[in-house]
Amino acid sequence: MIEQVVASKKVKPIDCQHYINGQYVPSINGKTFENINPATKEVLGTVAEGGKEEIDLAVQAAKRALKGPWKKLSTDERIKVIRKIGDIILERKDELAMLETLDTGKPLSLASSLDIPRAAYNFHFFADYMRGIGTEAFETDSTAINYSVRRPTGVIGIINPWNLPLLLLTWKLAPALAMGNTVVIKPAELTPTTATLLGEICRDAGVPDGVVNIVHGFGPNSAGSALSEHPNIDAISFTGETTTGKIIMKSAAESLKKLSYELGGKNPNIIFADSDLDEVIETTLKSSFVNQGEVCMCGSRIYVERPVYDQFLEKFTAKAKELVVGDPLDSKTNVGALISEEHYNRVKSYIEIAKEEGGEILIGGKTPEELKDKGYYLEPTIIVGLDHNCRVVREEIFGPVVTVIPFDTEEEVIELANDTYYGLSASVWTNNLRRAHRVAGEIEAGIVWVNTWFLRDLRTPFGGTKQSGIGREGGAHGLEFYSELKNICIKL
Ligand code: NAD
Ligand code: 6OD
Repeated sequence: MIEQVVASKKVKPIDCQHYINGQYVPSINGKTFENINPATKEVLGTVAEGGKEEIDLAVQAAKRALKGPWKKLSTDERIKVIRKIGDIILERKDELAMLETLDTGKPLSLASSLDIPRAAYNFHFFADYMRGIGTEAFETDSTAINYSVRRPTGVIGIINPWNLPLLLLTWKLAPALAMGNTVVIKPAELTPTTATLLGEICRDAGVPDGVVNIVHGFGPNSAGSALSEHPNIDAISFTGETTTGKIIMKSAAESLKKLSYELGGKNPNIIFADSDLDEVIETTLKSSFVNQGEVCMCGSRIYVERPVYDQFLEKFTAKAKELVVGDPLDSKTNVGALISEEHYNRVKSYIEIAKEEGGEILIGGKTPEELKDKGYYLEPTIIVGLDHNCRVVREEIFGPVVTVIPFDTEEEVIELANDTYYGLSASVWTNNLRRAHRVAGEIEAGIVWVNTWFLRDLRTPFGGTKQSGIGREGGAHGLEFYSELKNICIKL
């Protein structure tokens, strides 16, 4: 099936090289690693393995480019180039969606409806939005006036995860370019392809050489750490695990880099008895299992008010059983393959831990028989009977695994929801407006959705509290991070 669909779309997997100073180049020492399709375990191609030297070349190119033709573009010209990147992504959307699917194992329907259109929109949105960001002026008195001007932060290092590769990369790249910075990108080693193509897309859109650089490689002792340590990187925009964020912070400390972090989550999905249960279940299926549960904002801790607990479980498990797990290229598929063998084993290990901790696996917990030899598939898994202290309830699993716990009072559920070192997002389901406002106000998270999930407006602040992140991106917040205000004081 997969070979036929790929062939019918005339899309070929590619070997991925670095993109430095406007050129595709291999690693200096010729080293490569394999890119594996997690849905078939087949090798898609090779990826250049970069390290200190490639990062250094990319940073040098980016530093030079800060002073080159990029700086001389008028705002209108820069906006035109950035919008054009979005246009080309849309022109190439079928190809990009297919390649994103081959790298990640996610359903092609999802890559086509979410990842790629949103990647294009990131450029269109920030190109337009940057015009609205102003500066300030103060008349001190009749003897002096102060005004501020906004300048690019400099060379930005972008380090990305594998779950929404092009969407998350462009979510950082678009505002960074909008404010006139240059960038060095280290894509996730498991999903190198769409990032590689972004190089030629930027070139075709008119981005001058050296403004966007892409270096492939691994994290520790490789391209990732070389980027976060590099003295000429002015800021790091990192999306990934909380533990990785801590390591990067240490290496970035040496040159006091500015940091923007979007990290892990273990997000509560709180369902009160007065909510519309059919609507809750339809959205909770998505917030639990979309993208195989590999979304940082998935609501993997579900709390249900006791009067509707049984009814919720019955309907939710029935609907979850209907989800089709399988070939990502089949339009009927809802849940594709997990990203890698290592991640599959990690997610599976939590199912064993759940059993040891006394949990009951209501549905799922295994790979469908017919997919066992194909790739890294796991059925949507619903676990009940676990105490709030259990590891499965507390640790981020990042797979199609949720726990469901009943609660009796509003105070109790707020306490449970906040009993975590994460604070990324939450959903609250209720038709009681006062309660919605009260609970949303008490939850310790950067984003709270009421009666919905993952409804995005790119003007809003996006980010996590506690150990789920540092800073906010989105709208003016992202543009602030990617720029520096300089105050000029004039004695009159
Ligand atoms: P990860 O932290 O393992 O890797 C992310 C990136 O960091 C990769 O490119 C990796 O090569 C690099 N890296 C790893 N070690 C490094 C080091 N020592 N120095 C520099 N770079 C290093 O994360 P992942 O497994 O790719 O992604 C899953 C995680 O990302 C989950 O925790 C998820 O919640 C989080 N995430 C958060 C958001 C958000 O918006 N908050 C979005 C997506 C994913
Ligand atoms: O929608 C976004 O802007 C965003 N950063 C989503 C992150 C999803 C995490 O997996």
